[in-house]
Amino acid sequence: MRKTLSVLLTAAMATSMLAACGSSNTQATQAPAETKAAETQAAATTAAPAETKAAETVAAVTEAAKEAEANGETITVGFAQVGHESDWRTASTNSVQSALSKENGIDLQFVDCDNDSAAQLEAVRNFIQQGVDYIVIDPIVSTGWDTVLTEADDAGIPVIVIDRTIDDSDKYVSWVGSEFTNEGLAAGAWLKAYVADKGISEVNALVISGTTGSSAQIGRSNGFDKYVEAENWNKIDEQTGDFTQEGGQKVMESYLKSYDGKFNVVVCQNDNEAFGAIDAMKAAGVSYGVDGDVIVISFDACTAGLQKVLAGEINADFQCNPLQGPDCLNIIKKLEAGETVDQKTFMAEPWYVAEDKLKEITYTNNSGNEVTEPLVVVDQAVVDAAY
Ligand code: GYE
Repeated sequence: MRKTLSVLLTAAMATSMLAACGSSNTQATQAPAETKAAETQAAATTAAPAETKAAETVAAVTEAAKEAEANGETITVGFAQVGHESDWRTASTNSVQSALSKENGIDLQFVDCDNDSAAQLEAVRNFIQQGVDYIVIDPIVSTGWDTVLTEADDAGIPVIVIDRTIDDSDKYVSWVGSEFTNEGLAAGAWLKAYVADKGISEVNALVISGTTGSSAQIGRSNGFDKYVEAENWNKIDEQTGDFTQEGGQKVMESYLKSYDGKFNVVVCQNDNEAFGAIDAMKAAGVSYGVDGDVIVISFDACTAGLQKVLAGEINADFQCNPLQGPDCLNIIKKLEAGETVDQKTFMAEPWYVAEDKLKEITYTNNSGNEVTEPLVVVDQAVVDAAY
């Protein structure tokens, strides 16, 4: 634990961010920066300009970091992970644990919050009490964060957010993850092109959504709903399967009781839900996939998901990349060196399909830009390269 370094670091970031104020909205957030900068300046004996102060503080941080390294001290990081609900989550945990490792000079404290938001807030508070150097959060839900992030900020502990977003606080230094709305929009754009190609005139869709209130669920639902509205599709129902296989199976079993024979599309917001939904359809004798009556759409594109695309059981799978560990390490290294970090980092994500028919999709993404993106036909090599 290196409290002095951590406090200096926050001050350095704040001061350099103040100097950059207004120059770019991809830089670290400004509200906490202003508060911290004010504190830093109040503590200063002479009223030096912000840039000089930043340079001085960065130099102090770099010195402290060098000293810590020379003393063989490690950086302590607390990671409050969502849980262990899916293949995606396992890959995310492995990625962070192998990047934030002893070999890389980090003592990682890992907490599996088991999809319980209250437990996640408590885990973060415990990290603050222990005085870790950094806190990494993958937020289960996107709201309810401002108080605890203010506590972390007051304690001078930089917070890095990965994967899902926090929507009601800007008191974190950096976020790295996916553009979930684009995933939902891409799914809608693909379905529009696919049904047109197949001459299917009516879309009757059932959605099995992810954990309610998670930004992954909100983004994927919002993106797909844009197409539901624009194309006048019939979205029969949307129930949560909580991103689990068991949840996906249960929701599909209940859908089959209510809507048997009335739907031709099922949208599962992750692969594990799709596995459960497929099992339920199989058991009920409903045909699905490339040769069946029901088109199956999924998200994540983990190895087992892509195997089902290769087998023609899932028609299209929109990747969400969980390998955020190296980015996370990079952000910590930059902060240690007193450098400014990007406020947002987006993962690159391809879209996978089972059939070699459509080559690409064009849609207006969440930033309002019209984009044309390739559709990758899954073969064994794609499966072998998956996470
Ligand atoms: O899609 C799902 C996981 O937050 C993007 O959470 C992540 C989602 C992912 O459980 O499989």
